[in-house]
Amino acid sequence: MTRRSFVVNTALGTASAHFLDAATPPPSPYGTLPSARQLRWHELEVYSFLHFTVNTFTDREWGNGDEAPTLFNPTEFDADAIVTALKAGGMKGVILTCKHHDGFCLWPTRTTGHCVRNSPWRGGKGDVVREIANAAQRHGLKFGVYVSPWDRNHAQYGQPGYVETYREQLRELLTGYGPIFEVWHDGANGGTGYYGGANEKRTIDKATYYGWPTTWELVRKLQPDAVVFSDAGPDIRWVGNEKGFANETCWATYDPQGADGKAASPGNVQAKQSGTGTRHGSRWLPAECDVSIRPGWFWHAKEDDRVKTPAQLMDLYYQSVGRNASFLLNVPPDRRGLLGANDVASLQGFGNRLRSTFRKNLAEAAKVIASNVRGHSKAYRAENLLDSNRATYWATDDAAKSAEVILELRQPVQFNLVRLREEIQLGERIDAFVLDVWKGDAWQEIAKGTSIGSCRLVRQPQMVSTSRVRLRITEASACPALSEFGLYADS
Ligand code: FUL
Ligand code: CA
Repeated sequence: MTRRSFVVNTALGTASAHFLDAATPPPSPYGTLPSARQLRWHELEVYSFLHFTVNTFTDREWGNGDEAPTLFNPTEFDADAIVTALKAGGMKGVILTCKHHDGFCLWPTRTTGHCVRNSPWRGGKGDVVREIANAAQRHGLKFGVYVSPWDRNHAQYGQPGYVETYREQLRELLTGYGPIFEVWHDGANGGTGYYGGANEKRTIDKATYYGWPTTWELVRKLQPDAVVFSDAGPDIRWVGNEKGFANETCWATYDPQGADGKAASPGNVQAKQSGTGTRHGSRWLPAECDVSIRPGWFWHAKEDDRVKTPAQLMDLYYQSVGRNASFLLNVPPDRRGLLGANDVASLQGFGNRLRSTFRKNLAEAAKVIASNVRGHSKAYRAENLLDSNRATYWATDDAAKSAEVILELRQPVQFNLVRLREEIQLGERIDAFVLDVWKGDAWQEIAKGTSIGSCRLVRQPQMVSTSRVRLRITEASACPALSEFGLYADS
């Protein structure tokens, strides 16, 4: 039986309502849209970095490339303990520095002897990448790889031969360790190093040397679901600082420019634009905010008491995830091959706070009244804002680019946090919004903002007690399509 005959043959009331739903097409997508792999990445929001290599044992941030592989010898390495601590911190994935600038490979690569095979750890039979990847899988975290393009150990760095080696290293990592969610290419490129004993300075042309398009094709072929990160994408962009925050206005779309005025490439981007992105930009290139839980990326004993507190991490979460970006938090293992006690405690505190804050949308049972509902259709009704489901959304008629929605709470609630999410499969549509609360006998504006995108968190300095909250979309490039409107208390 076709839908039409079903409509005709059924009792008129329900059937025509049904028909009306089916007859109201969804809003046309606006502008550049996220790919399927980017959409999956948007849902992660918080994940971690592990910076671990010979530097952990030499107390350095950047190894020169002449470190003996025998230096790498963690005494109690325990991937389960590390991943468990990350999970307690709310992390949804983990990206390991499989190779940092010093060139030491944490897996027994066939491309060089400068790797774990020649270390005393696990009698030269160990594989840090395998142990972290397997532990991540066991505990339900996604696994990603950081593979530094700059290699201060490799004799051929600067020549075409090394680029082949780099691709081969990627091939090993992308074929031998299960699904990879993110491939991370840092932007530090070229300079002094050991280079197989040459001990000299080597500069490369960042735009052409690595042949990035060929490398990215390889990643696509071997791990089609992985997002590729660099200063300039192609999937995820660096936010332009290493402090863990995006700008207040942060668009997922971005047309990066090279710092030298030429085309952008890893290591060559006008970073001060990266925190905001480009409104109506031609590429969907959302921001990732990387930061370390300590001052350095690698573990240093002297920084054991300089670990960020749960409150500091929460602040960074609001300034990254709350601004339409992701939060990539580095937690470096120590010489034992474990996370330090202070780091573990901070992770736990941060995770607890995240979980308790977002456990329940305080507006869950509210009555929602919208100024306009697309085609008067149930499919786009305002109740979709409160169902904790990103796939359902409130949308208005095409002409209703400014619109408002009011949450009428059954009883007054206390909140200090609002979460908004756009239905980003339809693009970034909203340009500006205002939030009001009902105070006494009038509306009072409490906040206003610009970009929403995948997630916008609006904090209040104090708890607000009210029985009505209003969201006004004051400016939009296409009729709004909003998935979520939530009230929370972070205390
Ligand atoms: C940068 C590197 O130079 C740092 O050592 C660190 O790995 C950071 C995450 O990326 O490009
Ligand atoms: Ca929804």
